[in-house]
Amino acid sequence: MNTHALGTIYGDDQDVLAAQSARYRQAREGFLARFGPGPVMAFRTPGRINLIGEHTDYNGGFVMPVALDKDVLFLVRPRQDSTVRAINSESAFAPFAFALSAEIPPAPHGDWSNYFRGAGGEICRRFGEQVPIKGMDVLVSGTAPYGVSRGSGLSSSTALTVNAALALVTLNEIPVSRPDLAHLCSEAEWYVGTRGGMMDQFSALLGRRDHALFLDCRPSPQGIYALDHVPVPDSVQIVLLNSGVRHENVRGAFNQRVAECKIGVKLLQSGYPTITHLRDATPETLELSESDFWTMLEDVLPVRASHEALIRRGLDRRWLEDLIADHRLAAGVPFEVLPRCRHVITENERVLAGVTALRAGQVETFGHLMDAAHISMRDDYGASCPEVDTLVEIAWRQPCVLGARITGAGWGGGVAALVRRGRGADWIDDVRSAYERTTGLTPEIIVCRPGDGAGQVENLSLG
Ligand code: NG1
Repeated sequence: MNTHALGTIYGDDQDVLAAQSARYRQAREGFLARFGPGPVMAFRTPGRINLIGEHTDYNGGFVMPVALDKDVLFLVRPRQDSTVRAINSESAFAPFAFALSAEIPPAPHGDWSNYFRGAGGEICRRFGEQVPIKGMDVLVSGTAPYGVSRGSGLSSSTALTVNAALALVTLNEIPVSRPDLAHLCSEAEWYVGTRGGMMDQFSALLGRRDHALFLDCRPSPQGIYALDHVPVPDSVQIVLLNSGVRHENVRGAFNQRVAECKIGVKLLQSGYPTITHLRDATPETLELSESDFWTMLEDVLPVRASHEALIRRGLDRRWLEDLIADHRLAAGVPFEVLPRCRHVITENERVLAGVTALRAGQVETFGHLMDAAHISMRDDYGASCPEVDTLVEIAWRQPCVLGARITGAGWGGGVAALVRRGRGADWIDDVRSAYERTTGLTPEIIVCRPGDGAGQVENLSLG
């Protein structure tokens, strides 16, 4: 194995490189054992931690994730027909095969092949009329500590989707820019039923080593996304504390929030027709003083309202019913409009303040913004859970922790902590034992390094 090629991706720590080399070798052996001898290509897509900007992406707002040095690795061989066959180095994920087409039938909910099906279907719809899309044989390797394992809060679903899409466009020689591919992949993930945004896919494809990605999730009228790479100061480390809690039916709660934000926009539009996304609701854009702005929001947006109460407030019945059907919402759940919108509006402000702070190296300020973002996710967006709140509070007590917050969609998963570098590792043991004592759960704690976006790993001599 050519460790030089791996060094350009994973850095120069010899222990890490030896482990990565063993990981690639094992993957190659697994691939050859299942699919037979012949040339093999490698693709990798990193996981991500979102530093700040949660649930803002699908509201046309701002986010600041970092791509990581942990990734999902595919070994791939092109096929001449349209079949995609995949195996996983983890036995929990059953092998599968399906034929690429514009309308690929989904596997049952929760089946990992759906990420490949979503990516494959989207590529066939966009490009399949110009060229017949050929399939591939794939071995997937994503086991911790170097992989992005499922439920670790690092967005393994996006890593799978993006890697599948990247492999397919590369093998089929389809020219597509990274932002276009990121956008395509974000729509591909709707296939699994979550109405999410595009943060994870942009981070996976456009991340840069030692940088965070500041992304404006509303494209220009020409479809261009504004983004910038902001250096993460050397004085800090980003650490993922995985709570070990994974809630079922997150999709329902997630889509409920998406719908609540859309209801907020619809209600605001009656007074302010220029608002198309919550990101437009600011004192500046509406030319209101700060206090008049918040008074107006409290007048227009209900804290909690039933379906019928929203219609009495002027929402069109048909529009609301379509929204409920489109987002597959459970019947009878009231809509908590004001707190959800308040989270998104204040979170956008925090991201903008966070970019300024990080650029200026003001890591303490950034840490405070992360703490405030957690409180907003917990209290206004209702997207935390008791175990994660406990873990965040334990992290806040550590003197070296500058800030900590729930990261990703929520309702379990991971906590992102910004930690002053060089203060030793004792705090990790303290966090682990305090969390174990309080909850009986063992957290997975991963020190992360911002890494590069997805790509083909070349010059590996994998044949
Ligand atoms: P995760 O944590 O990967 O489920 C989801 C959405 C993001 C974003 C965040 C909340 C997908 C694939 N990802 O992330 O777009 O909305 O929640 O900030 O839907």
